[in-house]
Amino acid sequence: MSGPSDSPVLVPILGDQLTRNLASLRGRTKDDTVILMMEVWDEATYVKHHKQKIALIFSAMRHFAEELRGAGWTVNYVRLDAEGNAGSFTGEVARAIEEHSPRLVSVVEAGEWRVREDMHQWADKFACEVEILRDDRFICTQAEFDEWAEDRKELRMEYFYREMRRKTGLLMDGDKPEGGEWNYDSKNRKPPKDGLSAPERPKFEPDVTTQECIDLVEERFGDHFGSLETFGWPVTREEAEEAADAFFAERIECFGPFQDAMVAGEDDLFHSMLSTSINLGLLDPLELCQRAEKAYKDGKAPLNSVEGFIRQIIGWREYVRGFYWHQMPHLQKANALNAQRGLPEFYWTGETDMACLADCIRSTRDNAHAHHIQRLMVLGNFALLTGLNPREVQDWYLVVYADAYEWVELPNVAAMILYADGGKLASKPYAASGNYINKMSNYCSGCKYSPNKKTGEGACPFNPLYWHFMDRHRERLEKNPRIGRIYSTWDRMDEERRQEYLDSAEAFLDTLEPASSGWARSD
Ligand code: FAD
Ligand code: DLZ
Ligand code: SF4
Repeated sequence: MSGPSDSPVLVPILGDQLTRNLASLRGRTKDDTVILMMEVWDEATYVKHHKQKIALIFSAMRHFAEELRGAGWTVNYVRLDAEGNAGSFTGEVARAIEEHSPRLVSVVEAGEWRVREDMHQWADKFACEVEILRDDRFICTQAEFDEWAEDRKELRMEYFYREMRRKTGLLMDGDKPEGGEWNYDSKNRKPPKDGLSAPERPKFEPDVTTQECIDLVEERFGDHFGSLETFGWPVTREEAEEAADAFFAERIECFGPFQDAMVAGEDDLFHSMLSTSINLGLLDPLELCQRAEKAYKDGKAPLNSVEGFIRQIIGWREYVRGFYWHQMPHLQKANALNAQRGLPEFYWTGETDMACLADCIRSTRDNAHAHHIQRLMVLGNFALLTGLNPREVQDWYLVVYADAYEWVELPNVAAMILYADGGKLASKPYAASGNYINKMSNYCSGCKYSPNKKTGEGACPFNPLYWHFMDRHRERLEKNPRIGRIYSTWDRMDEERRQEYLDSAEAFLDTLEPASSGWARSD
């Protein structure tokens, strides 16, 4: 039963909704509102998240609760080990309704399908009115995305991005794009020079609250992947702003040209490292883009860097979110290439002779982060070429990155790297041989394998794997105008050479040891 008219409104705030500008807080009065924040077992374990990811989310939640209290809000904060913690969002909202008899539960829609499904049951479950509000931290509404996507056979980010440029007015010169081009991607691909290194990003020493969360995670989630020693994530809006200041002062200039570069041991290069803060709600994506645009207008950053940064946020980030909701729930099970191989054990240990993979996995373990091109063209490319099962690859990415939530992880994994959606998102699979990694990184100089050797002993495994992939998916890919011509190169090789590629790839695939079971979600 709803409480009387003088009873409060209950506002549950989820772990990735940490902003005072949340739709459910707007227009509320402090003496009439109880905010509910909950650390719950279900969220911490629905996959076995990287230890840093759990510590980051709990610490950011605890800091945000304190900030709200300091501003005069009433916050019912349920810690993981609080007595009676029901272990789930639904269970905790039920307990809070018992305790506060609210007249209304007002919540912002969850980012993930699984949680939103539960939320939609709340109105029936609880004897109390429930309103679910749109998450207006995103620029594009789902209705807008669906309308844009309607009747399009292929959904391409580029066209969506132009709509978002028009909608926000970012980098627009009247109705034309600033500088005459919509996209400066071709100026985002500079290979790393010898000794390329970037200024170190600010690391935030754990304070007492963060340290408590780190200790809790070590105690309760000690068997999860990843290290905690290197924890340095921003956990408050102030810290996140400091991280953004450092990016705009020191790294945005080179962000554009070296966006696709990789250097061993240089884990962040010129990337912003802001995704964890944006996804948690500590930073507003549109404000960041406006700041980038100002840097360009003030002559402090070049257009290719600023356009590149804005494209990642109002282009890719908004696009994958719209795509996720447009394609769910079937995107989770999509497997157009019928990829069935289990995830190799080395994705967890980093123990492989392939120097590029070993470095990306080390960074993933130590930082709960790898930058985009490492996720796409090293870890993702390997998963695509070797035919790893999409469900296992999805769960791995969801576990290991501190910025991973299903709405952003799943389209990137299933559709962008694995082509499991059959090409709705990407016009062609992002498949590459060792040549690409050799061009865009310095990994190969420290590797047991040679990118110049194509088959046999000592050959970079990406080389034969590339042709093995192309050969086994010929029927589907040959028809693709962006990829079909590759088959004329294949056909020009003599039969013996082709067989060498295929045998070499098979021999390598035979060496892959699958990870032991139990870490991935079962369907
Ligand atoms: P920058 O390179 O500085 O980019 C700026 C911002 O643009 C990022 O902070 C992010 O908000 C946004 N962005 C860039 N690329 C993408 C993209 N492809 N999709 C959505 N947003 C993007 N990003 C996540 O936030 N969570 C994920 O779970 C995630 N999983 C990914 C999985 C794969 C297989 C791939 C290829 C990419 C994934 N990304 C994910 C996108 C991207 O790799 C990260 O956003 C980026 O590495 C974060 O580091 P950064 O903040 O330094 O990004
Ligand atoms: C990822 C995560 C984790 C590990 N723990 C919590 C938690 O205890 N409480 C919470 O409110 N949120 C957590 N989150 C983030 C949620 O998983 C995220 O808000 C939903 O998936 C969004 O749909
Ligand atoms: Fe990676 Fe191949 Fe280069 Fe080794 S040679 S680092 S496996 S691309």
